[in-house]
Amino acid sequence: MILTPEQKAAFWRDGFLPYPTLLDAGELAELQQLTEDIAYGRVDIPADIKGIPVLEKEAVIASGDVQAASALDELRKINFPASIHTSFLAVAKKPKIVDLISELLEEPDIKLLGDQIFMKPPGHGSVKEYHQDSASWPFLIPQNQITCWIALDDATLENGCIRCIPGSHTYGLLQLKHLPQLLTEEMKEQEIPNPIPAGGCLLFHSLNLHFSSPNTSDKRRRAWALHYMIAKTKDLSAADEIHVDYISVRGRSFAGFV
Ligand SMILES: O=C(O)CCC(=O)C(=O)O
Repeated sequence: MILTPEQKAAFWRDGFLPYPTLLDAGELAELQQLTEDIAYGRVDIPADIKGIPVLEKEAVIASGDVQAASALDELRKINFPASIHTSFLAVAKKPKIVDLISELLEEPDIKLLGDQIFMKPPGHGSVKEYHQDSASWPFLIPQNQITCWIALDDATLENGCIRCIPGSHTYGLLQLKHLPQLLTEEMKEQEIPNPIPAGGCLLFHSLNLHFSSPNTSDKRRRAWALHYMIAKTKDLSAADEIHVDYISVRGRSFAGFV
């Protein structure tokens, strides 16, 4: 077991758990370099996967309101890294990460349902408003996924670390239109900021309400969010609910499940 009983209990009490040492220095450097190689067009990537663009620019860049210093600083997101490059896929299957997920979910058979890098460039990296990740996958049963959010740069209070509302994973799936009523000033006072050093991660439940502020600092804040689930998850998606193919990262697959 790599998690202590206290860490496991904290995850299920709060809905999130910082885990500051995950990648080794070589893995971190390789993934940082790859984000640059992708941004500068040095690696072949598809323009889209199932109609979802792999590269997304920050809105202020796309609109022409802001000129970025480099191609790297134009990007808001790189979607589906594990599906576009073998080095990302290898890390998505890293035993230490899968152990963390498997221990928290108490299941041996684990799949990756999707992933993306939030690039948060310095100066104009945009806000990610409060949300639950499960709202993106209302078709998955049970709604019991875990995101492993890996900091590829130091994530700080200034450059947009993830802020979580403790215990909000117990609220069930909420509709976006109801969030303003819920997120009163009193509720936001409970918010816990989670600074994470580069190479560490924040684990959070897919029903946890979380947020990241704009990056108004001069420090880049890239982070790779990997979303995992148990292999015995049902997918009830309809034709208009697009997702990439699920990737087995450990153990068995089951007929009738993802
Ligand atoms: O990295 C960010 O700024 C947002 C990440 C996030 O909200 C998520 O992975 O669900």
